[in-house]
Amino acid sequence: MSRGLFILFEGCDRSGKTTQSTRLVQALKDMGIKAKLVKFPDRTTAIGKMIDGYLTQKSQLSDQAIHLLFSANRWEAMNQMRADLESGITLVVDRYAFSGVAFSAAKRLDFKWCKSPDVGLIAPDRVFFMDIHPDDAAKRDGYGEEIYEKREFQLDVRAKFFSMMDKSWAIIDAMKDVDLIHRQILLLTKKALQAQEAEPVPIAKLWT
Ligand code: 2DT
Repeated sequence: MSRGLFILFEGCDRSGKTTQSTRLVQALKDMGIKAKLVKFPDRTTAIGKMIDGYLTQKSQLSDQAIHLLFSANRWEAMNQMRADLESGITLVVDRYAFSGVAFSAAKRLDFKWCKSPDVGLIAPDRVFFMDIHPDDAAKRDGYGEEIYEKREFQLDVRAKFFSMMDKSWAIIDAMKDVDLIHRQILLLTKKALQAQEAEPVPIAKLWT
């Protein structure tokens, strides 16, 4: 049995990552493919609760401390994610280390320092970058409720994402119709699954 794939959704706030990742998992399950949705930050763990307090502005933390908590929140999920991938489950992940680096680097923390705690995490096989201009994102419902939802900051975050892209990334125009985006992503995911079937690639590590 071949391993599952690690499919990642990244992007700025209100770009539709959660909608599209949820729909992708459902579509894969409907096709008989084992799939699971994973969301970072995972606000349910002890570390996740500290992150939630920070994001909803109930508590304050230094930029460095919150950065390390976001990374720890990924590390605490690694054993389960590896076990899932090895048992053939495809993981559809909503945000990951690229968000970690993009947001902290946009706060002017050193780019290399930002990457270092996430070195060695499981690397995604395919990344979908939900691209939206912050001015368009700001028009969507619920925008502006959390600490990072400010225009200039989001512009900077977006630029940081672009600086980390490689050939495993696909840029998705998040302003397009939701169903159209879903079909585009499903097609790309099917292609990735077929490629893995034809020529299996082992689980890789991030930034090594
Ligand atoms: P959601 O709105 O998607 O729950 O994200 N963030 C996220 C970071 O600053 N560092 C990270 O490592 C991750 C995963 C992005 C909540 C906010 O947290 C930011 C938006």
